[in-house]
Amino acid sequence: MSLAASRDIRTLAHFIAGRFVPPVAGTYVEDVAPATGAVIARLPRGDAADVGAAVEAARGAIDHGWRRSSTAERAELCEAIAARIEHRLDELAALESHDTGKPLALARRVDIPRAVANFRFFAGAVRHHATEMHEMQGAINYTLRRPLGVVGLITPWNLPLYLLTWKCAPALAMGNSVVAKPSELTPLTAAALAEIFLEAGAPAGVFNLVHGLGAEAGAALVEHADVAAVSFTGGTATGARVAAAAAPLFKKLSLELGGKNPTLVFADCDFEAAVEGSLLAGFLNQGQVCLCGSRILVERAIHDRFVDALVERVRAMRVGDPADEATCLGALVGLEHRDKVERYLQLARDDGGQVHGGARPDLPPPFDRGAFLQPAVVTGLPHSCRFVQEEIFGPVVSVHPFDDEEEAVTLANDVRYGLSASLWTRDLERAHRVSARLETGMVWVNTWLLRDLRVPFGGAKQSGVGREGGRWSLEFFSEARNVCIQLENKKP
Ligand code: TXE
Repeated sequence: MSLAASRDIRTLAHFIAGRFVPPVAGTYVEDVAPATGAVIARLPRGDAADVGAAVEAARGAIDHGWRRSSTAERAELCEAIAARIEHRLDELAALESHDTGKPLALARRVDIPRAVANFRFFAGAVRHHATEMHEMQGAINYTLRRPLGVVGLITPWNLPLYLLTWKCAPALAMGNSVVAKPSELTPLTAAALAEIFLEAGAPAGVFNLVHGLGAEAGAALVEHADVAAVSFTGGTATGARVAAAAAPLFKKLSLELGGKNPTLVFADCDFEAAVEGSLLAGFLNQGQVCLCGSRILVERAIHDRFVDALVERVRAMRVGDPADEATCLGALVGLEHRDKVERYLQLARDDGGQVHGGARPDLPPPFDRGAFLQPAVVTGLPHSCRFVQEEIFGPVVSVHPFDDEEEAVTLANDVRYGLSASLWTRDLERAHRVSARLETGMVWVNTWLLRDLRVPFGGAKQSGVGREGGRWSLEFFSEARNVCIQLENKKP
């Protein structure tokens, strides 16, 4: 559809220095609803000029008082933002579902409430935050935590508002100002968040939003000399580009990247709970969560029974209209992404795998033009093949038998990623033993995605660098300064 011909689509703007402004170059890109293929908005195709203006506004905010703001003021701003997100929960959930294709019920139950929780949590965390003191003979050291200045936040399309607020709340709570670059595929809730900052009376320039493509606006943000730190969540290949651009500038960098997470199911598990848990871990948000368990390793004694139960449940999952309460799986983020997932299913067939499911569903208009795909379970694949080794980020899992704990751990660690794992067993000693040997940043035992916002979140190996969450976020978004005071008049 030509942009000129479409009158009823929304035109988004950047949010810079407390005002909504058009892009300097005057160019836009289309935002498409994945469930219907309809263009629902156009967003500024931001470039270095827009990023430059946003960084200048963010710097200005610091110089004009944000630097001197008290912890209480910043915590109150976070609480005010949380309250306004909560007040607009239904509207924001609808925007998120429309923009991503995810079930509305999921956005209402998870995405938006977690965005509220992020701001509330970091308001509390910064109020209670304490720094360290190291005592010496005749001297003390204490640690000051100072804001970094302007920080860049780059976020993906799978959990748009949730991940943006996960970074934005601690960055602001620690006294930084923010330039955010949301995914060009899902800009709507970020735009709404800018409105919320305006309504909440946040100081101009404290929160800035630049829309645009990753290689343009995103790259310009990473390369800007006045951006002190970048927190990035996205694909591993993009993370490598961000790291390469940031390294010569010595920016602080937090990278939350991809995963190919194992679910380990031992024969001594609670069978029903393990099947349900593996189902949730495999297919939540159409399998588009970095923490999804896409490799299911099952002890041989229960493997066949497990596959039968999983396939039966996967076949019963309803795919379709994201607004329908009965829908389990909505659309993938776009047609190109669905093509990618389908190519992986073909690769799996070529490598000798049996694919259960994975067809395009037959849906009535307007969903016949949407990026829908039936969920799939693949069996019979060697662990070394691409389907099993690479992050696919769709509603597809592979299941593999193992004979003993040693083999389970070897297979679990046999990928270049190391984000998370979940293991299902009733043997407590085994749970501790295996958890200690898994090369991942996070391990869940007899559960998945149970989140405490105080704990370290992040990955090992090619799943990322650094940790966010609780004090890890507060530390990332601040610079530690040691002050050493001699108490007695001794020569150093
Ligand atoms: O993400 P990108 P894409 C994985 C998943 C997916 C693949 C690619 O496997 O299929 O990555 O997805 C911005 N400098 N994940 O291409 O490109 C971009 O605009 C600075 C896993 O959509 O990584 C967006 O805002 N920024 C994942 C953000 O980076 C750049 C979530 C993420 O986009 C940039 C999403 C550049 N050169 C995808 N290029 C997870 N782990 O949660 C792009 N961007």
